[in-house]
Amino acid sequence: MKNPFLNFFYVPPAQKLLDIAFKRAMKSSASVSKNAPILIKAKKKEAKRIKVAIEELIDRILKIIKMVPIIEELPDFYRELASLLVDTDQLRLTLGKLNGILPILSKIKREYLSKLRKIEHPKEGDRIRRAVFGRVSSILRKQSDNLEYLNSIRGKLREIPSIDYSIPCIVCAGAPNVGKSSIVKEISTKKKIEVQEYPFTTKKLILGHLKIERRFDTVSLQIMDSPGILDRPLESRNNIEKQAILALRLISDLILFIFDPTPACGYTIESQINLFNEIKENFIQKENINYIIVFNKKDLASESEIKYLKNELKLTDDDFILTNALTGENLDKIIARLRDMFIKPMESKDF
Ligand SMILES: Nc1nc2c(ncn2[C@@H]2O[C@H](COP(=O)(O)OP(=O)(O)O)[C@@H](O)[C@H]2O)c(=O)[nH]1
Ligand SMILES: [Mg+2]
Repeated sequence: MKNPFLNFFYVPPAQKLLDIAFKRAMKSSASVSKNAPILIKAKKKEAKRIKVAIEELIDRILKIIKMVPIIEELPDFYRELASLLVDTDQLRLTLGKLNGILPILSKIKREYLSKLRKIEHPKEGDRIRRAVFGRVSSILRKQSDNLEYLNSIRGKLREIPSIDYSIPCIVCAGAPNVGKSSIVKEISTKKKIEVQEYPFTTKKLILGHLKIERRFDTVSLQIMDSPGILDRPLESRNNIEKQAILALRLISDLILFIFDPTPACGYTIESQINLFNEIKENFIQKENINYIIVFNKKDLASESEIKYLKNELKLTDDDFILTNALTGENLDKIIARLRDMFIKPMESKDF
């Protein structure tokens, strides 16, 4: 499904909306016969301007409100992720406030059109229109913060990846700095992934694709890079870590868990194991999600560090893949394992 926030376009500031509406209004022309008395002409002309200005504003504000999806109606992944990224209560409130000015604008239109009908001098028409523009301006300007707020959150929401629910999704997880982004970058088509030597470089979910050869064609899998997670209770995790947890819970068909067996990442083996156990308990076992264990930084890891981690996790040599994300060494083994898990079952079905 496409990210539902992709239609959340730029929201113009209040002054810009007013300028557009008033310009349109002043350019509008009323259909009135040339021979009509000046008073009638003035009434028609100003009535048209008032209508055009207010209707334009109502129309534009309605469009702004409608381009923001109703969070409660979204599928779990998008709804929960949106709630982590922005304050959805404030969003609801903001949209409510914008919506609240629509009947007020309509009322002003009715009120002043009726006043306009009663004027006795052409000049009064001009005065009435100016009064309308004045009132409308002040109403719109009071919405400046709300319009700005919408604009300030749209970037974050539009960055949410579009998940294709019909193809498997691998989620890469682990402590910060273990090499998750490096691995996803190497094995996927997504080359814009950021790799840095300091933790918490990855602050959002980033989706890449992975092509795997089949007998006569290639099959596409999704692979998601996620922010690092610390070994601590869920309630003390920040919103960046929670995005990774959310991806594991709601969209992963397979978890690629990355360990750094060396002290290089800055997180102890014990804390990485605790994190793995938590994920194992909550997702791998409870949700029955498949997993692959990777020991990365092969170039830095000593024999004894690898052995220690292997023993602590009670693994045999076949239970994990030892990689070097910098040179790409053994990343093909990850792909081969994915092939066994996702493609082979499909192929045997074909026979
Ligand atoms: N020596 C070595 N460094 C690596 C390896 N994989 C990643 N790194 C480095 O470790 C740091 C963190 O990598 P990154 O992919 O951003 O980790 P993430 O935080 O888990 O996404 C970066 O400086 C990488 O260049 C590896 O296999 N060997
Ligand atoms: Mg990263």
